[in-house]
Amino acid sequence: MSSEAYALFWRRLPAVAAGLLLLLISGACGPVPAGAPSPLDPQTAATASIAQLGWVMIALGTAVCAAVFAALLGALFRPRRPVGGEAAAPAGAPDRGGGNTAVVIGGMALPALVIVFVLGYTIVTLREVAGAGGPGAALHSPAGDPHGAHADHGAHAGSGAAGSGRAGGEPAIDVRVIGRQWWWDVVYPDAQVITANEIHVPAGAPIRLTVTSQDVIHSFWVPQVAGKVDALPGKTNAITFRVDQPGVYRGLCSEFCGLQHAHMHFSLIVEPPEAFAGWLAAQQRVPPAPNPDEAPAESLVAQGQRVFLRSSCAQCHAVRGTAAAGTRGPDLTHVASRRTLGAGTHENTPANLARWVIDPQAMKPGNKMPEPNLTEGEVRAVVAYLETLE
Ligand code: HEC
Ligand SMILES: [Cu+2]
Repeated sequence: MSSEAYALFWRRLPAVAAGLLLLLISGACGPVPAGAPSPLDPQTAATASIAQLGWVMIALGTAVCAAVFAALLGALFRPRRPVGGEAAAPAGAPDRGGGNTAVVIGGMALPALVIVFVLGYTIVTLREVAGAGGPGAALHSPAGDPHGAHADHGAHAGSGAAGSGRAGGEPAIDVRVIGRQWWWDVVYPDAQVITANEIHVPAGAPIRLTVTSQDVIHSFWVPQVAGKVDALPGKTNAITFRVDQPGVYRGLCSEFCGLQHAHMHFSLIVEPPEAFAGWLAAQQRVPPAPNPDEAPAESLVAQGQRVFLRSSCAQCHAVRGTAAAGTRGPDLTHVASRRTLGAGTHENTPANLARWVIDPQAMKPGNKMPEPNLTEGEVRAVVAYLETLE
């Protein structure tokens, strides 16, 4: 590069850098897209504290960055001393002391201050989050069977008290969530309801959620609603929260747990209380047995149920009211009422359901459901049967 071009490059650099920075900031500062699982769109007391801490850290980081770059640019563009003249830099130059002061203040005192401040703020936030019923609000060991009908209410009455105060009273609904490779079991112990990959709760009511795992370590995370909750085998972690705004909040597994870790989504569906009560009542219903004597479509359903009960399906899946009581796969009692298949990987449509039954490994490679090996007619019948399980 000629010296002229070199000089031009340096002259233009600040303008170009400033332009790029502006572009970056304007891109990053757009509104959070609707439905995005963003911690910067808090919906509860706990996530509001976490988001605030996040913003403070971003602001501090930006300020420190700006100061460092200003100092750097100042040094780069400072008029230079004439080169080569010994007189320009005599031994023991008087400005050495000033340099040391800058290093001591800017390089040691200020960073220490910033770090200590952030540490203090983080500790305060952690306490707030625990008080709001966040992770660590109540820890206890499971009573054994994760499907156990009744949570040990006694164990959390004391430790959860602070949390339930913040979340708005004694928890109205108990939900247990069990992480599995690679989906989520969702149990309502009081209502005796089991579903998968979607958690319905009423808006405005305090919810107590207990999280555990059946196999490896997972992490339960609904960024808009709570901090991450470890899902550990043999241990139960609890959070209490209340969401006032009805909506569908996306959740995910945030601890690498194997091949399909990235396909382990779920939805937290916050509904008006009446809608939730309707959903719960529908989930409690035992599906009626198909009647083989009725219309031909019904007999296809009856045939599908026979195939389901006779083949491997029933060993891994449960359908209440039938002999199928497997627990290795999601409970299918009301599978047709769910929004997705395969833990949020596919929309629950008849076509996708058929594809899943024909070749689950193509739909979600590596998942724990083997290829069923059914004839075309059997698949049609099984899908017709599953579609009645609303
Ligand atoms: C060895 C156990 C096993 C067998 C046998 C099995 N499944 Fe599955 N099935 C699973 C597992 C595990 C999943 C969850 C996969 C995932 O999301 O990672 C699943 C998922 C499903 C789903 C999607 C449910 C949802 O809510 O996402 C359907 C539908 C299904 N299986 C139907 C069947 C049918 C029909 C049969 C018999 C032809 C069958 N399964 C046989 C283990 C099994
Ligand atoms: Cu996981």
